[in-house]
Amino acid sequence: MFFGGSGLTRPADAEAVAKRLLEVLAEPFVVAGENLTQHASIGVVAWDRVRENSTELIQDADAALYEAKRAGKGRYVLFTPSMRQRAVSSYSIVQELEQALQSDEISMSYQPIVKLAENKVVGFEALMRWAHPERGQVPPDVFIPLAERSDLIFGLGSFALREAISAARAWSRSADPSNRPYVTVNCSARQFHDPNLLSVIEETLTAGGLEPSLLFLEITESVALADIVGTTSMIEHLDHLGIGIALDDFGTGYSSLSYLALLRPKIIKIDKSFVSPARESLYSDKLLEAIVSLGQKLDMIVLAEGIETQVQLDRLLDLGCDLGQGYLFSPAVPAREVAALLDRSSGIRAKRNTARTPAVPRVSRPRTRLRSKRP
Ligand code: G
Ligand code: G
Ligand code: MN
Repeated sequence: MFFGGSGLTRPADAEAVAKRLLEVLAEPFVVAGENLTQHASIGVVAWDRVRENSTELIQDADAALYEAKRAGKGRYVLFTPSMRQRAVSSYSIVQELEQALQSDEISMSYQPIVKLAENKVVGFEALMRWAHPERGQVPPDVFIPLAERSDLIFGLGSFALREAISAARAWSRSADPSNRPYVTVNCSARQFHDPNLLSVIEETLTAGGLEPSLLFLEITESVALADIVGTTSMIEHLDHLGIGIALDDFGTGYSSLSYLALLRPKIIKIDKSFVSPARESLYSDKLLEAIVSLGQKLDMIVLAEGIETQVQLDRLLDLGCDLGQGYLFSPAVPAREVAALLDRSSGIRAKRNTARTPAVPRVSRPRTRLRSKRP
């Protein structure tokens, strides 16, 4: 929105106009007998009387508009120079990402999922990697959220499914039928609610020739927050196809336990903050114990993420936790290195203390009480 030559002299004048516009536009209006409500977003930029370049001014207004939209419906935001920085860097990354998807800069890596009591690899989590020619490795927690703001997330999502399914098909060909490793693919809320998701999955499974039971979708509770009804119907369809859900980052989100009943995950993945806490404490250990036991009571398979030390592994074995992932076993590796991990006949990890090898699941430990009051 421009103000110049229209009686506006200070940014505050523009704010007053923006407020008035928002009020007027928020009034319901009638179309074909229906009451419709519409919210506007406004980006405001003040002309500094120095710049003559109107294109820049429009770009700045656009950056402010973007911030306004991000803040929620029906808002206005005044432009500040830091917004330009943010807009330029994320805009160029999204453009580069689009090209990267056409080239071979994007690939999938696979982190082994280990059956803890048997020290055996039973599956892999597919994790996206972007090897940027100048920036180096761009982490997915930087580019996935950017892709989610555009439709690029759908292209990336289909790529991940195609790659992971064809990789899992290759592993299952060389494994014995009772031991075929499964693959889990991360799926953001926008992807999960994409009406095309089911057909993409079905087509990719058929084309890749993979049994549906060897595919899991990893989702977080945010999927249910976005749309409960849509989530229920999607879960039913996936169930019908024979595809399981793994509930990711469990314990960190809103963690309403009712989501467990709604999402009916086959696997719950305990977030690494409980498994390898920044500070060891009796409290975090008790939480870990409680989450493992919750999963077991609900007949879900419990997977601990981010296992980094033998001590953490031993504790999880004592708790009877079924599955685990973490640097102690292996980080995510490129597809060509998966076969070597599967071939390690002695198990994924050489055991230090063979005396405890046939790890006894579900040992009952003496109860240590949490102090109920601080000293
Ligand atoms: O190893 P790591 O840095 O790969 O992963 C960081 C985050 O990025 C995780 O939260 C993971 O869920 C997410 N992520 C990794 N790969 C994918 C992917 O293929 N699709 C989606 N939606 N998220 C991914
Ligand atoms: O959110 P999600 O669980 O999908 O992300 C998995 C993330 O955890 C990835 O970034 C992966 O590289 C990372 N990761 C895997 N194993 C370990 C581990 O042992 N320690 C830590 N700190 N991170 C891990
Ligand atoms: Mn995950």
